[in-house]
Amino acid sequence: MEKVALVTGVTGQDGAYLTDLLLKKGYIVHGIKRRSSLFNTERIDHLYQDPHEQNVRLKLHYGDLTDSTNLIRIIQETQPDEIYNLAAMSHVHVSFETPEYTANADGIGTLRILEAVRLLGLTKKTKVYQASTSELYGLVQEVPQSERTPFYPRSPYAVAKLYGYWITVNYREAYNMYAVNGILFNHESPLRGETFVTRKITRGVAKIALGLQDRIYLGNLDAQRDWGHAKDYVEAMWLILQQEKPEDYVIATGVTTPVRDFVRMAFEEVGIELEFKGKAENETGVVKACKNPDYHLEIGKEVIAVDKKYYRPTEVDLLIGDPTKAQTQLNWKPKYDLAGLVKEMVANDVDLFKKEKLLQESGYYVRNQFE
Ligand code: NDP
Ligand code: GDR
Repeated sequence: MEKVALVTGVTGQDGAYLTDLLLKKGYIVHGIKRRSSLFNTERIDHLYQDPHEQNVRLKLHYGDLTDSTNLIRIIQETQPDEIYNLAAMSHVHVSFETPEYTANADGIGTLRILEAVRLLGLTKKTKVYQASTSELYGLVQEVPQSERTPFYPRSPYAVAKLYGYWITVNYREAYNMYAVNGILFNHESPLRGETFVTRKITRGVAKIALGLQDRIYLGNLDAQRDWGHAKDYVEAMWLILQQEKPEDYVIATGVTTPVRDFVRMAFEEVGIELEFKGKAENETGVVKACKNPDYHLEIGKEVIAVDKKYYRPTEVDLLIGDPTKAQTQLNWKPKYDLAGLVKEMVANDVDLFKKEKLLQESGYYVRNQFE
């Protein structure tokens, strides 16, 4: 029998990689997408099949995590074996500006999924994966962070996800459901949203190298993150749902890197060496050497500046995960390291902006994007 999966957040970074993986494994995949005034399926367009064709294996449904009746109807119609709840207002900084909506979508949204499965009598059939996060650890209690490390969330996003984490555990214990948390540390890719720090940096590096932008304004350069590749992490999501016993797992690389070093590595990919000067709000990154003959950057040019508006009211300073349980029980091992990830992201953005430059030079209007 073919397995059926329902993926919320199918249009997001992880939704795209997971859908690709599940289709390759022979699943029928149902995805929930939001209605928007512009097309929002760019990340999964290559997987899309015309619904008028025979044997369509990816089907999209309009829906929203804030709408219970809609979720109940979709789950009833699709009768999934596995639900991957990836949908969320996922930007930590934005959650300070939209705290109530974030609680509704990220916290109560998780409850809506679990409760729909229960009300529809699917607790024996449907397994639920909840996209939990290293942001739960927040204010550092211990390093590295494992499944046993206490939580101390530091943003409306993390507090909403804390509810999502515990309601998943509670439904597992109360109703004997296969409901589990993947506590995933930061994972990135060329499909990463443009306002997360890694993609903001790789896009900025590409534009600066090509002469399309002067500098990148960033916030806290001292924050340290355990960065992996989304492709490796969706593999772990699937493995977590294939185990005999429902359990929660930390997924991480076990290596942490400051934002400043990510910046350095990304510039090195285009042959530009940086030097950082000053401290905190006055810190700048200037060109020390430009080794790529294709790019003409002046030595001493300021390409990184700090803008306080990107600081968060409460910051998470240091995340470093302990993936021992995933390595031993799931046999999960990431294929990418940080250098490989940075290389792929920068190459993708250089390619993207070379096309944009060509359009600009040919007199076509290029939309300005706010970051
Ligand atoms: P993205 O921001 O790229 O994708 C989020 C997805 O959720 C998008 O498809 C978005 O739709 C959808 N969405 C947002 N709000 C709603 C809503 N109210 N109803 C229905 N759909 C909604 O996130 P990622 O792919 O990076 O992350 C996937 C999940 O994993 C998220 O829950 C995130 O919080 C969590 N996570 C991510 C980590 C990471 O490093 N990437 C680490 C740990 C956890 P649209 O395209 O229309 O905006
Ligand atoms: P994060 O990712 O908050 O860890 O959440 P993000 O890339 O937004 O920030 C990482 C760190 O970089 C610092 N920073 C900046 N961040 C952004 N976005 N923009 C900047 O200009 C900037 N300058 C410095 C931040 O302060 C922070 O310390 C991500 C999301 O995917 C969540 O959904 C997920 O749960 C966690 O990762 C794990």
